Amino acid sequence: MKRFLLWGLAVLFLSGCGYREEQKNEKPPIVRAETLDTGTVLITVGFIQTGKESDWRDANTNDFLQTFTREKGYNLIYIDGNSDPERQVKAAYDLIAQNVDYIIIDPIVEDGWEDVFMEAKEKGIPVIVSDRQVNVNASHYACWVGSDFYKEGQNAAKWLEDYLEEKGREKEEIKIVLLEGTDGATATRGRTEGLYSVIDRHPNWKVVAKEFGNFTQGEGAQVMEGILNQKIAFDVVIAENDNMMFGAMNAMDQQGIVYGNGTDIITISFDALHEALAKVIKGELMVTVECNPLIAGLSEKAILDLEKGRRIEKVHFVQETVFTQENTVLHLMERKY
Ligand code: GZL
Repeated sequence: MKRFLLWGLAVLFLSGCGYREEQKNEKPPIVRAETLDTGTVLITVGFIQTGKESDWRDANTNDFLQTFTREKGYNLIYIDGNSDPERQVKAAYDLIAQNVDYIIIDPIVEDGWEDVFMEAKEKGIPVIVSDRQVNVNASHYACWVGSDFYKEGQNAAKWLEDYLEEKGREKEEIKIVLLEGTDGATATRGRTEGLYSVIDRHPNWKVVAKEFGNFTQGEGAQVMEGILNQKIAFDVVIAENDNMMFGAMNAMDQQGIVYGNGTDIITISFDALHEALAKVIKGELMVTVECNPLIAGLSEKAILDLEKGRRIEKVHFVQETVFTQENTVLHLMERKY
């Protein structure tokens, strides 16, 4: 209803009724509900992404750009958060001021969202939270779509449990290096809590080093180099995404440390990028726990249901797999990221 009213105003506004040259210099007009040649009114969706961090992030962004197209009836306003939480919040206020129909946010960190979510709710703009989560009362947003990060962390540690048992090493002292993602990010919190829910079951397991690598390959390499330079002995490297693992591998390569199947260093990471699956097949990486970035469709379905006035679930989990040498070859060719 709001959009059709806007459209009417848009037609009136742009047909010369009330449009004057000097208005060009005033505050830009609110975003008009654009229309296709067919007269179809587009749904204006503002999407605020975290920023470039990883290959996972690129695949996630591309999925949104390929889902919310004009041909499918959307006017997508894409905003790169540039890895800056404050920039993301400001972008949300800007989208509210533009009176978009929907806002989708992938929050870099969970805190700092309460006020702007309240503002969107007051203005009647549904907010969908995608991928990571926010510390906001769930009544202030339409729904959250994404991965069960806690389960991902548990699955990674359960694989380690099974592997060690299979090798007869369940009683052995196991020293773990953990490269965490971004401090305050849901993916980091969930995976770490999930990992520790299993690690804490084993008094003979010890986390000998734990550093934030912000999900980037460069920082993964940097923090791993620092750990290696401290001459800390370890048996397992767990990285909370594939790109940090690639960085850690580069750091170990520099010091002639061998890792993966048939060596003393067990390697475990998350995301299941195509490049990671190739490393699993080669044996360098022993496990990558899938974190599916192709979730734009979940947000689109929520919007289409809301457009029809349907009630939607608050939480929408995406399906995911644990990739090991046993099951990876089957999936490698079909992967979209
Ligand atoms: C997880 C996502 C994480 C990925 C990283 O859903 O938030 O951020 O695991 C990405 O690769 O950068």
